[in-house]
Amino acid sequence: GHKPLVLWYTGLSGSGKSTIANAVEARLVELGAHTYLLDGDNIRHGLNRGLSFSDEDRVENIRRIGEVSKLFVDAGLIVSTAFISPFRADRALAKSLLQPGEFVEVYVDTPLEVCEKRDPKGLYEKARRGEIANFTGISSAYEAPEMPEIHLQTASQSIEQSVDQVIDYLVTQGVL
Ligand code: GGZ
Repeated sequence: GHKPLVLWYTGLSGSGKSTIANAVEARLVELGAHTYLLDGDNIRHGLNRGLSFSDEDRVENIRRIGEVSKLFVDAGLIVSTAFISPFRADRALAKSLLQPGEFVEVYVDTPLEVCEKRDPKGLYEKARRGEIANFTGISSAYEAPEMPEIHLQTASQSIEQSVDQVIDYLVTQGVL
């Protein structure tokens, strides 16, 4: 058995949130945990279709994701959310819906320079050219976590090391 909770990944576009969240999920499933991953594919294209990247719409995006996460935690799952979630106040709101220990903030700390160099979808280049407005890190703010439960520095550690770090945290906390 395991304790239900949310692994709340936060970081810039291209920081590695989805990659790491997916790899952790696979490991959790192997360990017999019941999991669900919320990401842009199932949320921004579904429940939150129509929300933009304005400050107000990001606030609403994250508010709904927090509420949905709470429902899945009530259902007993280990939930992973992989969204930039750039604003501290919105992450705090999501945390406030849960019991102590149920909100695990995972800071995918990849410097802007590194994300911009990776630029897997060419979005940073477009943002620099002014073709995408309100792009996080370029023309919209990212407020880094001050006390994340888990701090991953992906520029200096492998994906495998990041996955191990998350799993080790859960074992240490008695979650798994
Ligand atoms: C940031 C944007 C933007 C703007 C489109 N700013 O690398 P991706 O493509 O796959 O991840 C980014 C994703 C961010 O959506 P989130 O729901 O995680 O953002 S937030 O939590 O701030 O609501 C990027 C793409 O959408 N994208 N326009 N202007 N990222």
